[in-house]
Amino acid sequence: MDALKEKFVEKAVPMAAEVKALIKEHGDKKLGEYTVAQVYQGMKGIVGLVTETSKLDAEEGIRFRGYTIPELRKQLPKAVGGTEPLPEGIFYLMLVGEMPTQEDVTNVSNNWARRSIVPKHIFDILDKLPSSTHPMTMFSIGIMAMQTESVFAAAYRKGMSKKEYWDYAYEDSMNLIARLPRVAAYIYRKKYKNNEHIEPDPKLDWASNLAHMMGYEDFNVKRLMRMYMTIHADHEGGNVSAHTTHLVGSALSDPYLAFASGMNGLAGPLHGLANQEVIIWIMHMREELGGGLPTKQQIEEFIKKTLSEGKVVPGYGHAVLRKTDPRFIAQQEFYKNYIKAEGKSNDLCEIVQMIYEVAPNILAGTGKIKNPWPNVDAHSGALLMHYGITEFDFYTVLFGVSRSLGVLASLIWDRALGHPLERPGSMTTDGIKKKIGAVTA
Ligand code: NMX
Ligand code: MLT
Repeated sequence: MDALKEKFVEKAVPMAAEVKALIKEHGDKKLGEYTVAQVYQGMKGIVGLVTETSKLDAEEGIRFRGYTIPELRKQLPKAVGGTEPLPEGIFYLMLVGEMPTQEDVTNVSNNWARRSIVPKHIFDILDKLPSSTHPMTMFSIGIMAMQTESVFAAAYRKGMSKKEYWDYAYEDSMNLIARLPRVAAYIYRKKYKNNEHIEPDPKLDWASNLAHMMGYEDFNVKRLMRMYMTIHADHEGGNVSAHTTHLVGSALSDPYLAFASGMNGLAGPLHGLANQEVIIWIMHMREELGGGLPTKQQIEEFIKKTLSEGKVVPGYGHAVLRKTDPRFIAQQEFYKNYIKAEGKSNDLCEIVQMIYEVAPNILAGTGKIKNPWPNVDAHSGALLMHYGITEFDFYTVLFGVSRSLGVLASLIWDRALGHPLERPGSMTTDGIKKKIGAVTA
């Protein structure tokens, strides 16, 4: 048993017993009530999931096992000479609930490197897809193609006990996380770099290996990739990608099937695809204005025009958050500390900042947008563009590689805690009207 798995067992066995006892003793206590509007409007605010890895606060933002993003950026172990956390550390923290040491992180890195070989048939399948295929579709297909490797599915077929579910879920999740950077980089090089591929370097950490296989050796890109992979890793359980992974996994679909489903949700423009949409939206604005840096007034006009056309302003708003996303702030700081402080500037990052100065007022002024503040996607593309990763259709794949850390850590916990099939009830509109005694015209 590897060291991380041993540590997980140490935590999971007592926790599973505690949850069982909690349900037995307090199972009939109420957590809240819900309204007709909540049922119609995406179940916002209804607590219906248990997620151990992170918790979102509407005002403060995300905490991973109790740690805020600024705390994590300070406290998580870093690469030699590095200033941003290694994502291996956030995975360790989310999985076992303890801040990892440098040695723990090195062990996870080595563990993933050992598991990272991607079978050839995945590349063959990706090669067969039309070149016009969106990178997120390719990513999802690549994950599905890897399902041939599922030890969970193989063990289930042979007949495994419920007590073993978590163990096979752990093995699949670790293999999958280890292989995703190679699949993502393959898609990138196939689509944008003449199908010329770069072999992984097993000496590199997970995030910098991804940058390396994509073709970026610059220290700054590796630093950005480490931060990117850390801050996108999880956002409690109700977001579309996490919830979908959990839901599909609850049918005992193996981690490959469950995670691919989550990625199909991430590929929606109201969720992870918003990072590409932000860049497209800014490019349209610049095109209309004839290039260069727009003025704040021009940006205001463009936002108003977008709203008047019945479209959303990408990168703004959130289903839970009611303040500026701390992941946006982390990226602003990255720009300030590592790009501007070196005397460099980037037009796109400047525009992102100008939008931030004018958009919230306009969005709040509509009276209906509950959160006028920027989310994580408002900034990420501009930083990638700065370092020459200009292929914005690919950005959501990077989000997806990172998101594997949170949703798969959660999936292992789901199996360890014996979470059952998820199957909420539903009602018809007639049924709702009868239940509340509503009289309609
Ligand atoms: N621009 C224009 N309209 C908006 C925006 C926005 N940025 N955000 C919300 N609205 C509208 C929304 O479409 C809805 O309109 P209607 O009543 O006509 O259907 C109304 O305001 C109320 O929506 P909210 O309750 O504030 O937001 P909701 O929880 O439904 O949706 C988002 C949350 C994130 C889907 C929404 O804010 C949005 O579409 N934002 C832009 C897309 C985006 O940036 N998504 C990324 C989210 C983060 N992520 O990575 O997943
Ligand atoms: C996320 O990171 O998943 C997004 O901010 C969306 C959400 O939390 O609903």
